[in-house]
Amino acid sequence: MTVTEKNVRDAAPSNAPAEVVDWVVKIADLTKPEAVEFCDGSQEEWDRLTNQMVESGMFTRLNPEKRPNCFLARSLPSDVARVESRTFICCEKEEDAGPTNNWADPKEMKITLKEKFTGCMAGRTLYVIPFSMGPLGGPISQLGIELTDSPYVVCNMRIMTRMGTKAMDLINEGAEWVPAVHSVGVPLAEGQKDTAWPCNDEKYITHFPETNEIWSFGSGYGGNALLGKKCYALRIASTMARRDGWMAEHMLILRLTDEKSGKQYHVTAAFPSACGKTNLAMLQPTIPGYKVETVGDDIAWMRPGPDGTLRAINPEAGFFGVAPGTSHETNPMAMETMKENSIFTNVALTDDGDVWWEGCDEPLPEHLIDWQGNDYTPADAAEGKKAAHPNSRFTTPAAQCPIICPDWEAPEGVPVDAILFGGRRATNVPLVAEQYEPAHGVFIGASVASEQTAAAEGAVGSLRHDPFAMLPFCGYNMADYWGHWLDMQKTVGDKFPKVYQVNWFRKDEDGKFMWPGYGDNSRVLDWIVRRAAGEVEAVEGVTGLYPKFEDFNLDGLDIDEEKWNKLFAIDPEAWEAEMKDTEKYFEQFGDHIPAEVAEQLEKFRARIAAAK
Ligand code: SAT
Ligand code: MN
Repeated sequence: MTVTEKNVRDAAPSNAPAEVVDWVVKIADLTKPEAVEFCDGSQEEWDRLTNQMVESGMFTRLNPEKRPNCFLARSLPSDVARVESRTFICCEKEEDAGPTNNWADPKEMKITLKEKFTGCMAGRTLYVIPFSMGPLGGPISQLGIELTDSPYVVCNMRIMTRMGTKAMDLINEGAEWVPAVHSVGVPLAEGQKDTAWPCNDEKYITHFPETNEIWSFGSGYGGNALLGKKCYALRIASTMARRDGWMAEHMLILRLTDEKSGKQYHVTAAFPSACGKTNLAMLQPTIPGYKVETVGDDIAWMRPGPDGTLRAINPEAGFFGVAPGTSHETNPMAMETMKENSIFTNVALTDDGDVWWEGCDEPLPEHLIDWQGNDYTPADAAEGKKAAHPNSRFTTPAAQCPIICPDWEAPEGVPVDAILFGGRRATNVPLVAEQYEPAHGVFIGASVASEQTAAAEGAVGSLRHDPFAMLPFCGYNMADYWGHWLDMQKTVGDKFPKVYQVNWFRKDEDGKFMWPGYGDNSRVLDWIVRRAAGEVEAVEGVTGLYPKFEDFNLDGLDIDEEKWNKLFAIDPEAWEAEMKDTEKYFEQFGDHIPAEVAEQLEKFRARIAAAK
């Protein structure tokens, strides 16, 4: 049985406007689902869908005593991360997508998609998910509707966005919305049994920034399928932001309160995927006198506020965090957040129905079911096999975070005081450096390079340029995006936050991390906010302005001046090579490179020459 136009119209709630219903009719006609359901975001809906997925084998219910209302999903090994090679920006001119994006002609891609989506939902239910990115009705928030044939996506979207009736109400009141169509790409023949993780070998994650559309085919995982996240909140939003004078950034947002003075600072930080943004967002300071509260862990939308400050909101409502390495030691607040009402994907299952991953609190048990559904024992670990996939994730409601900032849903956002850029760098990059001037801040962002993680396909560990941690997420020409940053700095003026380059991952000659990281990163934040308050001086260095040893709080750490100097050591030869490489990287953008960024490269080189 295939859904008819009448079925769609009958299923539509009274607050669905005609244009939405007409669009659903059109997509149903194309994709031929067996049923259609408009999602309201209710608990009843969640219970029904999760039960249904437990029955179909897509979900395993975790032990309700240990993890109430929590579920485990296992994907196929071919569908475990974002597929950057299959992610496309479809705009009229190839140049507007730029050399770092996969470009496709919008008309041609539409023809391909039409073919792929024809009948692709046969035997499945088409779910209509209205959602808001950001607090409902807020001045920085935006709406969308995702159509999907995956109940897993519905449940994840319920955690990750404000989803359901209230979002549809706003659309009904006339708010603009972004249409996003998703299919796992596995039609079912009459009577054919579904698999636990349907997905197609051929994947298309496509964006049409000129018409604000998203079409995603073939994957059910993470950013490929939860279209509010990277597809909307970064790729499409970055193009909207450029048009309308705001910013969509791959950044966490935290509030740091100086408990003595009561003064609050807000810091945003951009790191490539799986480089510890969630850990930094939920940091437990190891130095006294500070409190951290979390606003967001992955994406920041920023706009100049009425008071002239740059204001940031977290457009998401949940965390989609990397599980391995997360423990009460590394991130107790994330562990507390995911105690209930959470979805785990590709972690291991314990015999008592709880979750396990490498680097969690519990030692490796005698027996597990690994992320592929196979028995797993210490003998497998000895062979180097992982029980949880390195990109396994938890999806968990932000509101459950014990240190969620009381203003995390403030519609007007929080005022940003400092912006951090970082990556995984074993060599060269010092612990922290402050920009010399605003254009230098943009240069710092533009020249970020980081060791590749498991968050996308590719060789883990290899160094890649990841400007602004936006390489896979910028919806237009990356060099034009740097130009937009320069414009925003000028528009906001003195109130635009200073940029800092940070690196927690520098290693010594023996390959050991030189900086303890995690809660001790509060020491870096302490220096940054004291700089912002004009309390401490800095020393001029090659990559930026560095803290003075005596100003920096190292109490209780085994870091003497010699070790400190190593954390900030600059090898001019290595930096010369790095700048040669950066120059080559910049060359691919041709005359899109803003003159001010090119000028910063020359200034950098002069500082290297002077340091020789
Ligand atoms: O799969 S996601 O894109 O949501 C995660 C990430 O890469 O940061
Ligand atoms: Mn991310």
